[in-house]
Amino acid sequence: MTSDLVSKEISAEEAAELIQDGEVLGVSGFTLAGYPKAVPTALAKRAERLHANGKPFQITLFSGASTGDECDGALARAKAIKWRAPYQSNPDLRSAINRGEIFYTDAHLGIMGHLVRTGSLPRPTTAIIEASEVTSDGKIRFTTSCGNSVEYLRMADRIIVELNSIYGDALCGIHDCYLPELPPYTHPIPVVNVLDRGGKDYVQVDPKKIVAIVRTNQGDTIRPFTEPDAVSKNIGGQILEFLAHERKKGRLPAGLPYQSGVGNVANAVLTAMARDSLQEPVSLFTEVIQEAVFELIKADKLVGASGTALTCSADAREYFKQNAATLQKKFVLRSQEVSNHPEVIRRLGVISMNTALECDIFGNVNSSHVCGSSIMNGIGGSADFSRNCLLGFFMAPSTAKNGAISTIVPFVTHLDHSDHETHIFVTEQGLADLRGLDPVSRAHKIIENCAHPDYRQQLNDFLDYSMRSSKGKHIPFALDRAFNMHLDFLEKGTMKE
Ligand code: 0RQ
Repeated sequence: MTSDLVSKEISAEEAAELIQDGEVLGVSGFTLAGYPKAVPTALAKRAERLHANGKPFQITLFSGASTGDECDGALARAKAIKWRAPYQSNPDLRSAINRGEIFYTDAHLGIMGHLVRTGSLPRPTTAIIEASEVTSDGKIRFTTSCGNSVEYLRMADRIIVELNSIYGDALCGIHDCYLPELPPYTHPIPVVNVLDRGGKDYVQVDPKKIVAIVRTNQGDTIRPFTEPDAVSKNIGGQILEFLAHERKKGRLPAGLPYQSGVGNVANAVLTAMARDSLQEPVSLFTEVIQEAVFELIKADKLVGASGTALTCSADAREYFKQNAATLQKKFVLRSQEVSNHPEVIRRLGVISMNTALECDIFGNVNSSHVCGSSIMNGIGGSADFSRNCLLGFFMAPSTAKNGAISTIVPFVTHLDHSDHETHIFVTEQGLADLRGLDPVSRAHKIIENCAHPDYRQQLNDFLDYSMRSSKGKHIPFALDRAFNMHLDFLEKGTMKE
């Protein structure tokens, strides 16, 4: 490191002292990948000290998506967050939001950076970005995520770099820091194949904006990959069978890229692909490249993977480092404005697979709110993909909480994806292809194919009652009973009659 950069090296505690009450922080990180760790933890301690002395200290925290406990968790517990956007998955932060103590804007991930760039959301005053390299002329290379870091680096007055050495130079070259111009100066995004690039693998900033460099060697806190459970395997198997069927019928060309969401079921689908001897090599055009991608690589079934984040447990990180020369050619990490951009998703004909909290019998999906009022994580990028994909799956186990909740309900308590844009629902009970069906046929098919047998009668009763009682017959919908199952759950702890 050159002497001008060495002079900016300070401790995390000293960097935290640079941040003032009321600031807007734009941090790196997307689904627990590539988020700053040391400075937010030190900032949380500083907030606690100030609060103990009766002084106010709260910041606005914008990120790519969820960050780890060292950032979201520590700052939430320290009551240091006033406003958070656009996605989170930390239990302490979630609880504070659901207690009404933190403002939370649950935004489409593909549009968040754009909202900041256009001034619809406030501009970050300080960017805190995890990097694997920083040069004296202001070139910054990221670690395991791109997220909204390019936007925040461009917009912020000051930059704090967490220089993380844990990957060494293993991530070198995998980023593509291209950002489309803003209207009216936009051009087509130069991505017509999964691994295409439009920019450099670093971001150029004014070196004068870099006010601190904090050295760390801390990995992303990501749980190790676990073998998918029976329900997830079942759902994954059904999706592969359906895709093979569509291909055989000539309705689905081979070689289209996949987007797969977060969580167990998404991992199970990729694992099933890796283990299916008939599966052709696949490409991914997704937002989070989850650890199951390494199963595909080991089975020699990955053409290439594009995302905005790479989530690796400690074991996967070591695997990546040992095989870096090969893997660098198989991965591109881009800004989430591009990984989730409608134009590119539509052009590539992405097959999208996301997990739902609940689906209703008419084809609407809730990905984000329990019983309409409590946030789980957020809509994330699910709608960026489900609205623009060629073929879209929403998957979920048919029940949650040991059978006390049916994930197939009369009507969703929060609407993330409407019946106009959903294609296929899959639970371990079966698959419902909804394309082209009218609302009543959809309802019959979803109840028959996807609902758990314990809840089919209740759902059919609702449909029958709705057909008799509702004024309009296009979508027979009994307003007076639409949420009875949810009310029962809130009152009695189960949706079962
Ligand atoms: O809670 O662990 O306390 O029992 O929800 O559910 O089954 O562990 O599933 O980890 O895949 O998460 C939709 C939340 C699923 C996630 C969601 C309870 C269930 C459990 C988690 P417990 P599982 P997963 C790309 C795409 C939105 C964003 C998205 C998500 C907990 O996939 O956040 O798709 N999706 N992004 O018991 C009450 C129900 C429930 C329920 C499940 N109907 N009512 N609780 N649970 N169904 C990535 C990004 O955009 C970043």
